[in-house]
Amino acid sequence: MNSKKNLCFIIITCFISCFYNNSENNRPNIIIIMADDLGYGDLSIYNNKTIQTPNIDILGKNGLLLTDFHSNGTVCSPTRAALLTGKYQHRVGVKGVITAKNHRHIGLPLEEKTFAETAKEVGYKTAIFGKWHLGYDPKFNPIEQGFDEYIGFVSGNVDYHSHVDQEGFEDWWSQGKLKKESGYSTDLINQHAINFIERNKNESFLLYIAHEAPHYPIQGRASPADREIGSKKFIAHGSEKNKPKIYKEMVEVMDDGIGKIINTISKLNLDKKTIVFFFSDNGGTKLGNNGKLRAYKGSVYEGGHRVSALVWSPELIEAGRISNETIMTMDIYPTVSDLIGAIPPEDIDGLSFKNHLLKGEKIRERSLFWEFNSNLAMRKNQWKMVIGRKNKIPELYNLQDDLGETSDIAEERPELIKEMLKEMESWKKHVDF
Ligand SMILES: [Ca+2]
Repeated sequence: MNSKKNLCFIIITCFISCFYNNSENNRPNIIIIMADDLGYGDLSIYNNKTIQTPNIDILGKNGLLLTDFHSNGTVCSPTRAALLTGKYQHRVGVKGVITAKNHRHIGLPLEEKTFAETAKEVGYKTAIFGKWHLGYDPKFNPIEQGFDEYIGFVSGNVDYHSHVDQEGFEDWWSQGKLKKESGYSTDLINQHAINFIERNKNESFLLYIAHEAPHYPIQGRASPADREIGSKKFIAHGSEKNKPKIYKEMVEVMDDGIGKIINTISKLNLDKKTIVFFFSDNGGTKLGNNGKLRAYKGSVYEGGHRVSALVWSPELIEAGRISNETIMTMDIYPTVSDLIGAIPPEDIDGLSFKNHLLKGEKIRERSLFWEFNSNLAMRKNQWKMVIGRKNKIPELYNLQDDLGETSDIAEERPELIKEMLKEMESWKKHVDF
């Protein structure tokens, strides 16, 4: 190679290398925070007057607040399966709760490609701290599904202090092994998240923070441990008498920890290259607040699956926007992939809303579906159809002026019902339900 060619080669190599490094440095960090059983009206930014969540509120005020965000499931495991895979949960075999009692052999199939596996393909460091609920057996552990690091519990809920599950099993893991760690689970989850961010400040990372709060047992920092290993003699929902007071504390402690996580990001100057998603895994329980929505967790009425949600990124997302676009948990995977330059599997059901986040573009029209315990629901624009498993008679609500699903207008719109039923039948075939 002569000197002129050599110089040319060096310049081109340098250019490619600089460009590549630059694009790598500009890739955003992703933090996904999921609350457990948090109701649509449980945050002060969603008008709760009792519970104060100043830190989450700041994220919403300085980011994008979503008013029409829905969990895929109306209970824990199905939503988590949809979040991890970008597919309707039925398609990955998790249409119900993976309970501690009978389903120790069931889990999210390992052949399913998770968003963590996709992120790793483009060089991201990945971690999950908190609740997994996608399989008890260590063979289903998050470290087998693309997460570099995992500390937390694999069941649906643990004692916040003794970390014993609902069946009396010890349930606090570090990677694929049980580990004794003392502390209030919400605090531990937040601390591990902060520690991960500090250790990976020079990397691109994807961090999934799966909070237990405010799922039962209703326990605060100062509450006694109720559960012991090997014993089933405890009140599943906790022994505290004043549950509303403790519930408020549980949400506020989670909020406090999220504030510390955001402070850590800012302190490390990562705020301009980090995107934080916050949402709940299903609607609130009777102890929580679902605002005007009908019913609670477990229902296919709005109270079971319309949840509080927001996205914050000071550099990338304009502050103070409120979005009324209809978005589902399964949309997170393709959106995150889009944001980090990764490619999700072709056969997913979710839709990237990156351009809605960054540019305010509308999301293309589509119909969405829910199913739990053979109760069915479908959303098409402002229309919501609900079919109860007992009478199987379709109900129709216009959510635009009846968010509380109080007036069934199915009789007024027979053609629309017919069209929606047809779509639902083809969805049922698609998800093999
Ligand atoms: Ca839940």
